[in-house]
Amino acid sequence: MSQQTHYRACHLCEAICGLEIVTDGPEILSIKGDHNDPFSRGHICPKAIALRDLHQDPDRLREPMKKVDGQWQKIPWEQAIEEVAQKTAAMQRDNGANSVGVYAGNPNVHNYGNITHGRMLRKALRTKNNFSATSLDQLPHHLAALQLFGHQFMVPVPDIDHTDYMLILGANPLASNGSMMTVPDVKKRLQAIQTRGGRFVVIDPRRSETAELADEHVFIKPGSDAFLLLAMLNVLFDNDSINLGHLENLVVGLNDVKQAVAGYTPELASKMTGVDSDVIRRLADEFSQAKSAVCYGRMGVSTQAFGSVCQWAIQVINIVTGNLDRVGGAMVPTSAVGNVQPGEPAPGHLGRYHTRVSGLPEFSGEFPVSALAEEILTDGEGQIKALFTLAGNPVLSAPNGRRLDKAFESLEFMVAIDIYVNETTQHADYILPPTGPLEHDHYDFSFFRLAIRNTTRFNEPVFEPPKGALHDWEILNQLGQAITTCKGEKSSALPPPHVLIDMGLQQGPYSAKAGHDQALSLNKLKANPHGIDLGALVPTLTQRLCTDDGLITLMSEVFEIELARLAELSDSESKGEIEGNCKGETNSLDLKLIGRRHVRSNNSWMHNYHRLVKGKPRWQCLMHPDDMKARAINDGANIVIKSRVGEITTEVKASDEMMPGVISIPHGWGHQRQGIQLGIASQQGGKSANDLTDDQYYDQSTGNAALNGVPVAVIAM
Ligand SMILES: Nc1nc2c(c(=O)[nH]1)N[C@H]1C(S)=C(S)[C@@H](COP(=O)(O)OP(=O)(O)OC[C@H]3O[C@@H](n4cnc5c(=O)[nH]c(N)nc54)[C@H](O)[C@@H]3O)O[C@H]1N2
Ligand SMILES: Nc1nc2c(c(=O)[nH]1)N[C@H]1C(S)=C(S)[C@@H](COP(=O)(O)OP(=O)(O)OC[C@H]3O[C@@H](n4cnc5c(=O)[nH]c(N)nc54)[C@H](O)[C@@H]3O)O[C@H]1N2
Ligand code: SF4
Ligand SMILES: [Mo]
Repeated sequence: MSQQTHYRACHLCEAICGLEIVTDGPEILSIKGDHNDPFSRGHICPKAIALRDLHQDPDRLREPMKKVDGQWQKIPWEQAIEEVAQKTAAMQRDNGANSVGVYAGNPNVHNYGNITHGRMLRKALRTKNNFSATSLDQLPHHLAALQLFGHQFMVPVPDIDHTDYMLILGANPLASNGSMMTVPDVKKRLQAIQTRGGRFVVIDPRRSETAELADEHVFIKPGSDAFLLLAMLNVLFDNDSINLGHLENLVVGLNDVKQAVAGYTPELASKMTGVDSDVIRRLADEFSQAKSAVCYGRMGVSTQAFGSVCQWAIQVINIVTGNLDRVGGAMVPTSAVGNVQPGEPAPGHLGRYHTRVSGLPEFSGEFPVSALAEEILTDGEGQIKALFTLAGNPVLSAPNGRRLDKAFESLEFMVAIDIYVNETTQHADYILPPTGPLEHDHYDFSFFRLAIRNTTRFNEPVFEPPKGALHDWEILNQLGQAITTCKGEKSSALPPPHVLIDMGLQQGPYSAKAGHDQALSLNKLKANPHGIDLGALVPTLTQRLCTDDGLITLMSEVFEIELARLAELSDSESKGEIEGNCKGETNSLDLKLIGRRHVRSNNSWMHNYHRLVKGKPRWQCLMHPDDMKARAINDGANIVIKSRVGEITTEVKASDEMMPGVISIPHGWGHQRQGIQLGIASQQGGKSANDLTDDQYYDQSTGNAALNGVPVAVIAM
């Protein structure tokens, strides 16, 4: 055997860092950052090294598994596909198409074959009961993009490398490495803003790692950001700081916004948010006076009760200060494949039909995950009786996980396409494990559309897949065809994903066909495994708006309704607290729960690697010392945390990072559930934050889960 060096993207998070992986036969000798990757410049984080553990993990499934009398048995692929197809077709024949549901989890967007081939399963099933992690995460971004720019994926990203002022709400890129903003090496890029004389400000109920680095950190009461953002707009109008720049002739409805925000004074916002009214005025002034500025908000503001208002207001702030589609502001990347422009498929739609039980709207053919448990547990026509999960672990990642646990247990039939037996997949009758990430080729279809520089890269597999193993896309191809055949219909397989990417490249904006001197093709990308830099973001929006009339209409009905609801709330709330639509008794729940991420953890599924979990525990509940004192709780003690839907016992850690009245628990822990035997993961003490989050607490316009700002009580043990 001889050593080989492979260049390869890390697929674990949205930063898509370039890696240099040295192998000797089947062994990985080293994983380092690829200094020749023009985008990530050698940056990596500890998770990249754990790719080796993932690759070698004996607990990772490599063959299809069938549950027989409560025991897992390995079965051949042909049998697995055939039996799953037969049972699925029979279920739909007897109970209707909607009796089968699908949940697609986060790793799907990190694995391009799942994006290109997911439609094989969707087409075969033709069910309305599609769910995905999008509604635990980013639906408000897509709604704002759809309403303002006419396409759900036309999401402007901060031009972080050129901005003079960045206002960050509810994001912690130093831990998450950036999201809806693909930005490897984010710490240096944020520091560079400061080095060139700019500023960045973080608004967060916790003094996060990013807040620590910022020029200014402002505490805010969880769930109240809509008031702050609307008050900033109010100040901008009041001060005549409106400047649409080159979008002047394209923006409609400025007066509607002016009227809508008229009541949202800094004083009202101050009462609701806990942020001083002078600070709000100053932030608005600084933003409008900066040479260039960009407002950016992420999980903390999208997964809250008024997440859609927040994401809309963030875009509107960028627009009315002339910072949309401008260097140093927010821009829409020009991607080599699937560039979002008029004619690009899947522009999106909202509310064409609704869920059976709670009447939540579909968005682009998917229902919110918050409705999944009740759609399984409520009898009647259209009830979900069988489920496919595709790279997801909703028992730990979706609100009211205990209820989902019960719901999954009650299913008549469940199939998981996943590489582990975990809290969710343990309920399956079949687990179909794809190849490991280093055993297939890679293209970051989703993230080049969100990257802070235009860039592209294709990577070959590092290892040949084991004989007989199937990639995710091959499983999807085969399942889709087999189910369709069982229904007596015909379907043809899709070509491999790399073929589709090659076609995309040769139709795209950097193709020979488009007259671009890069003349991109798959072969060209293969010859440049470090990636190809396609330049800084450039203003293109005036030629690319996807709205029917080619204009940006600032106000639309869905936001009018949300603003009216918010106004009602501010009138009725005497305490200046946001309870949103959290139904039921929450009076005694006097604290707010928010989430947290750590660079060594990745959602619910990377806790089986010693390298990432060793050292001091990182899953404790953080609480302000004053809140602990008031409850006679000692640092390091066990506490009971209660919400409307559940309770957990966990360890508390005193931290003045927290705003008083707020506690923080990272999600994705809680691996000690019955039935799970996953190596070292099951020995980890952390409990699931989503045993506390509430499936009835969501952003009303989209049904996106409100995972932050959940009312809870903490009791000493
Ligand atoms: N309280 C709270 N809850 C949250 C969040 C929060 O901030 N707070 N964040 C939310 C967000 S943003 C998200 S995106 C969700 C994520 O939650 P999920 O969508 O449930 O995703 P993961 O927890 O990442 O689970 C990934 C699953 O995919 C499997 N997997 C990994 N790689 C592959 C692969 O290549 N192929 C296949 N077939 N399977 C694979 C893993 O084994 C694991 O079972 O969690 C959400 N939940
Ligand atoms: N290491 C690591 N990286 C990841 C992931 C991971 O699990 N681990 N997950 C990936 C995924 S799926 C995603 S979606 C991204 C998420 O990327 P980010 O959104 O950057 O990640 P979070 O750490 O959830 O940051 C949310 C911040 O919002 C704050 N916050 C909570 N509630 C509120 C509120 O009401 N208002 C305001 N203003 N702030 C609030 C929290 O304190 C936290 O600092 O990260 C991705 N990257
Ligand atoms: S930041 Fe870490 S996990 Fe994310 S892509 Fe880079 S190396 Fe991978
Ligand atoms: Mo996410």
